[in-house]
Amino acid sequence: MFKFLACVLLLAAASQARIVSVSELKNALASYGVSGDKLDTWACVVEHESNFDTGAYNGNTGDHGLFQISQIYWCSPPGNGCGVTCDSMRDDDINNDIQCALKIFAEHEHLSGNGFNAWVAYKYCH
Ligand SMILES: [Ca+2]
Repeated sequence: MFKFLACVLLLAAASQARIVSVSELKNALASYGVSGDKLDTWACVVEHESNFDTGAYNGNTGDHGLFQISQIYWCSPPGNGCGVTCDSMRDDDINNDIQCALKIFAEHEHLSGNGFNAWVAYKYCH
């Protein structure tokens, strides 16, 4: 019984949204190899996309979480570009969100020369 309860509590905790601090976001991005000169821009994009709320959701556009990952292309259902669920883009673990955001960034860097063009909020950040 206790083990079952502990599991339920753990699952509940794992699915809770939270507000990420600027320093946590920057440190996490840096740990994935993002260069220092891009960290302020990322923080600006995230501020304007989700206000640092991991649970942010836009029902009109189908955008999820910290980076407002689009369900049209990137998270499932129905998109599958990042191979992640949209639910996992709204939980409190920001690692898979960052991995997906960097994949989107790389694709748009290739397409347009600037990966940040993938985010509408980037217009406030340069
Ligand atoms: Ca996540």
